[in-house]
Amino acid sequence: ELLRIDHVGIAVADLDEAIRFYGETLGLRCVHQETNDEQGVREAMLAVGDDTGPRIQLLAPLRPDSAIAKFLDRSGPGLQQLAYTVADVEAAADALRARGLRLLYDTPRRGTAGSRINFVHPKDAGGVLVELVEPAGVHRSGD
Ligand code: MC0
Repeated sequence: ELLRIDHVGIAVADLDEAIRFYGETLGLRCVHQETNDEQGVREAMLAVGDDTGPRIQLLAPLRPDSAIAKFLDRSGPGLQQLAYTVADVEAAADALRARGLRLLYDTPRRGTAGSRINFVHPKDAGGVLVELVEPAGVHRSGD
């Protein structure tokens, strides 16, 4: 069901400063930037090496009541989520629900670059916030 690691999300206080840090010290290239108002984030996707593997996602808060702002308040900057690519986010969510895990949303929401996303509650996944990502443009029956 999980096809590969899509990205690893890191909470940061200042997006531009973090993009600079990752570029100058680790040589990661920023290949996409977006504001996601519903999620309360400004985010950047960074390519690693030849960009054939998982990306690093930098997540900065848009608002003090957002998930990333709460995370920064509690834990400070650092790893916030692990995202897996799936072919069908509803099917993947249903399968995990059937195994007793709590999904955060009843129906998928919009993620990076038009993807459809849902999350497993970190308390049901060994302390890891697991994101399911169905990339934009994959075929779905019924659309
Ligand atoms: C909270 N906890 C975490 C955690 N966030 N554990 C691991 N990783 C995290 N990221 C822990 C807390 O420490 C606490 O543990 C327990 O979970 C419950 O905390 P809570 O206070 O009830 O819950 P909140 O208010 O902190 O919310 C946590 C929750 C929230 C995961 C529900 O962050 C959420 O809705 N996240 C999904 C949306 C999201 O993260 N959006 C930003 C990325 P204790 O032991 O103290 O009880 S947007 C994105 O990712 C999009 C753009 C994309 O990729 O396409």
